[in-house]
Amino acid sequence: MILENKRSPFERLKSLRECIDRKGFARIMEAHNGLSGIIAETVRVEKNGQVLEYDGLWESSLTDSASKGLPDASIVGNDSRVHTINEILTVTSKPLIVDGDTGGEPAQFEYLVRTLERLGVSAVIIEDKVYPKRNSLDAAANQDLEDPWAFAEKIQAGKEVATTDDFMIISRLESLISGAGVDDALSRAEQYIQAGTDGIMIHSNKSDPAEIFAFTDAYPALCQRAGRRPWLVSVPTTYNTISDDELIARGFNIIIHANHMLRAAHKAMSEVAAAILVGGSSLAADPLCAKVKEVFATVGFDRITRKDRERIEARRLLSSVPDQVEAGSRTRG
Ligand code: SPV
Ligand code: MG
Repeated sequence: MILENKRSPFERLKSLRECIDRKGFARIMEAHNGLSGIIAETVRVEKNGQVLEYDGLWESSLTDSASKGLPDASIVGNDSRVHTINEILTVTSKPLIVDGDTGGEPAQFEYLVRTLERLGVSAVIIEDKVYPKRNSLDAAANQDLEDPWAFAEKIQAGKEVATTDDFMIISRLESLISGAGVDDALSRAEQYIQAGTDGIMIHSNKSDPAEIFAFTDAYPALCQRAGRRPWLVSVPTTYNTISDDELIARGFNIIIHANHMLRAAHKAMSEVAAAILVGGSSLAADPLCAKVKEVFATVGFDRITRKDRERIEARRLLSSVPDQVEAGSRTRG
């Protein structure tokens, strides 16, 4: 399943654009390591006679940090993030969108763009906050905005060093997170579009989507003025009473479910660890756990044992050939 897929990094990179050109949108699921990447990529469900699956993966700063036991506060550096990205890319084949945090200063961002593009990542999203940033879902945290001119320069720097038009640089607006409001977000969006951004992510940590919808309502006119319409990106963690279908109808092209694999693992691990303590053995936890065989199948262990058997059988057949030839010549003689 994993090694059988022969999509090259360059084909993979292009596949996000191809998906959005074809369908108009992409539904993306978070991954924070190889295993969560495989599960997010391969999950299939049938609904109303249609088979549903995700179109790609999101490498999140929140969940990459949390899976290392660290807070999402510019603590995990790019080398470590690239290590996780490589882990996911090795065992998956769908488009990967990387959360680039603030992108650092322009020179750091330029090298990040080159690295991600070479690996076959389809897009990087950077946010217009000041380094070191704090996760956006904590409304009480310091959420200082970057100067929009400085951020626009960073976008431009990234676009200049990208070697293909298919690698996307997406600007994430944090105006609603910092309390600066919809007008500030719209004015920044216009500036970032002029700087060459390939997409706009409008982020919010409110459960009420009113501000998000005020932004999407104003987006078409803004794009008309700018002469082009970059993709619109939503991360609806807090306003998830709104369905993906409705977000698409309101103009979103990319919908990212940004942390759900990690949160699911957190809950399941806590429940299992407690169940074994209470039960006095792991028997009570069995129904809460995947079977070891299921884990083997997911990560390709079954393929290794099958290949081992095939090689042993091939060697056995080969080693028996001279005996048969010899035995034949003895009979004839
Ligand atoms: C992440 O997943 O790391 C994000 C999205 O940046 S959020 O946590 O909502 O800020
Ligand atoms: Mg993040």
